[in-house]
Amino acid sequence: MRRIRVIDSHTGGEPTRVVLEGGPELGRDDLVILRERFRERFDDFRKAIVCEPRGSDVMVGALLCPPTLPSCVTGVIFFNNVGYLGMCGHGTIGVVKTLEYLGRIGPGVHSLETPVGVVKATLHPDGKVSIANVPSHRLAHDVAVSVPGHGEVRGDIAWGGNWFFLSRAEHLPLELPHVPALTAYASAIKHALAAKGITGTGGAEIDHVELYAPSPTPGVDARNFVLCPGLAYDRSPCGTGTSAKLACLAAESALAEGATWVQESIIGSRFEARYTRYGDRILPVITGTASVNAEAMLVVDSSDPFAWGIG
Ligand code: PYC
Repeated sequence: MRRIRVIDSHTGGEPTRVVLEGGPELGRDDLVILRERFRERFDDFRKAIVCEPRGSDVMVGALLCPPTLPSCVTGVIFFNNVGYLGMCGHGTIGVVKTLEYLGRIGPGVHSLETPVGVVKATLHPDGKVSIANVPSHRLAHDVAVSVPGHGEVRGDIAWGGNWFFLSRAEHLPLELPHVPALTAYASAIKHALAAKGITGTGGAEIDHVELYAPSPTPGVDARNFVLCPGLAYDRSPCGTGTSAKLACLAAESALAEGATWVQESIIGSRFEARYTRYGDRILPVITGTASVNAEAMLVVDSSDPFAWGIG
């Protein structure tokens, strides 16, 4: 019998499950090495924590690890129903609010070490969290891909801590009743990109597809639908996806440095975002909040055939 202590939160509807105790013992090392160790030796933990029957396709896990940099409050490795993430914006907000809930941090600036770099988070006195994400950039503009059943689809490729293909939602309204059709469309785009060898830098898989459209809500700049690697859609406006969006806006001079961009998810939750220039990249800052909604002890009982998750 194994027990894993977790705290759940949601950021604009998107859940984060922070592992506090009983997770895999990865030792102390660079976060990239620890993530590989997690993947190679302890993948059953990932499934036990986020996959059914305890979790769901939409759950993102966050394993807290000792940071290598003394300036960081923690290291963190994010994972989901199919694997491991570079960075996770909504998850970082969830981790910060969880650490606040535990009394480990208060308002102020806190650095977190992730496999793709250090992320600085500001916990504001009003409970909001701003994350200064990793440098982001647009890699390619107006890329055409032929998508079986949908014809030619065009979009931009950008990095915001994960790789994104961002495309205007031409025919499908970004509204909840259309989620099944949006999921099918975005996943067809994702497969077509892979089939055509269209990748991020160094052949990295483009594992997130972001469809965007103007928002019907006054004061909101855009609405999005983000398909995550495990084919669940992001209930939040997606922190790394909003960073990738800012990189595209900055590349087109469509948003001034320091100006606020309000990004809405398909369920209507919002992030505020802005950027500063950093050479040929941008430094995005994403602001949102999260609410803790469960403290739990997961029980992994070896007599349960699905104790280590389904999938
Ligand atoms: O907020 O960056 C994000 C994110 C990535 C996948 C799910 N959420």
